Amino acid sequence: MTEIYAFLEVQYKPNIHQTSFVGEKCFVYLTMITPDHIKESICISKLSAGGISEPALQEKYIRQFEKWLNWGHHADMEWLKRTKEDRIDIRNKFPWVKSVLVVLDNYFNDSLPTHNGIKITRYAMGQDYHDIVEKKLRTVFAEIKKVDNCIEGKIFVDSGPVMEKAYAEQAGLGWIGKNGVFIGEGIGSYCFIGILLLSIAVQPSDKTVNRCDSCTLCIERCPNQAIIDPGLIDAGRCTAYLTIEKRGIFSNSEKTYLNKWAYGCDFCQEVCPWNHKWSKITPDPCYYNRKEQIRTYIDLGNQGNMDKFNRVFKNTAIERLSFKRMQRNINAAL
Ligand code: B12
Repeated sequence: MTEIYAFLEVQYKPNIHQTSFVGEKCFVYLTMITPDHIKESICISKLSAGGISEPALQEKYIRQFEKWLNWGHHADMEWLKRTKEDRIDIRNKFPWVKSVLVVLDNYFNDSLPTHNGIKITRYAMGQDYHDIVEKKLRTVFAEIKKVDNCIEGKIFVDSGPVMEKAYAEQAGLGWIGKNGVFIGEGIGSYCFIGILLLSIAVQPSDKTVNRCDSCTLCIERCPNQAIIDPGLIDAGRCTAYLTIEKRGIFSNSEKTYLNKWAYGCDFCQEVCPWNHKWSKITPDPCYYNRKEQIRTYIDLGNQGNMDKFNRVFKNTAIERLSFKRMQRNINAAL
């Protein structure tokens, strides 16, 4: 096989799709997904950007993740600890993976001022992002399969043991900011990350540089001092954790960490100079088409009932929160 590669003068080993012998002749069928294929599939699916990473994560990501868990900064998110081994090596669970396609999708939209000052993160203003990005990734996969129908794949959008930000960085799409959020080159951080594991080797994309440099605005301005080290968030002090992930009632000190946010928090992204420079309203209205309904609901404060919650938040990310926790958040934020 080495001779064939040398003969083809390819820089990256193509995948042997099939070999067959006819008499003394050996026919080798190659499958090669090029950066152009990837670019085209990203364009067709209307995603903002895409790149390729190797399945192995660099040591620095693994060390940082372990440090974070060992220090207990994951708060009550025990599921992160339980799935640690799978997260640090995706091939534990999916041994067939040869490359990781990472996509970004811009969801930036105008913020939502409510009359009572209660705030909701920009990312929850439309349909559930898991569904939107997953659908677009299915289109990407269908395009790739046109090259070779035998390619296997698996899609994740915040739905499995995958270190999405680390892969996005390895795929050359931008960098992990000091605020712990991934900043897409030319896009900013108001973007979701989606993953498509592929059973075929594809040449990894070139890396980009970390442009946070000496800026520490996010660290200084977080009202809860939740960013304890560049890129390391103490979830127990993070408004996003408290309002989205935390179950049960808030302690008195937790209540003081809400700062009028009833679902998620965008504070450390709002202050980021790269967002001021790059953020543009998303071309996909699905990301903000529930804005008015949500605004009206929040304006009503705690007068909602469960039926109303179900109606307003059906098929949004907030639906996962449940009526009870939403009321807990609104009451505490007020
Ligand atoms: C757990 C989780 C949370 C937790 C913990 C947050 C965190 N920063 O880890 C909580 C509930 C707090 C949370 C909040 C939010 N989340 Co969240 N969350 C996740 C989840 C499920 C896992 C992340 C994880 O593994 N964290 C563990 C930490 C240790 O890993 P890490 O952050 O990747 O840490 C890396 C860096 O530190 C890096 N590193 C190593 N060395 C160094 C050195 C330096 C100097 C730096 C800067 C970094 C660095 O290596 C580490 C390992 O990869 C991902 C989805 C996924 N499967 O990846 C979504 C995800 C990260 N969340 C997302 C979003 C949108 C948010 C919020 C913005 C929502 C909101 N508006 O309220 C906030 C942001 C809060 C913040 N400042 O981080 C998006 C982020 C998109 C993006 N552009 O980055 C993701 C990727 C989901 C998705 N598919 O789009 N989240």
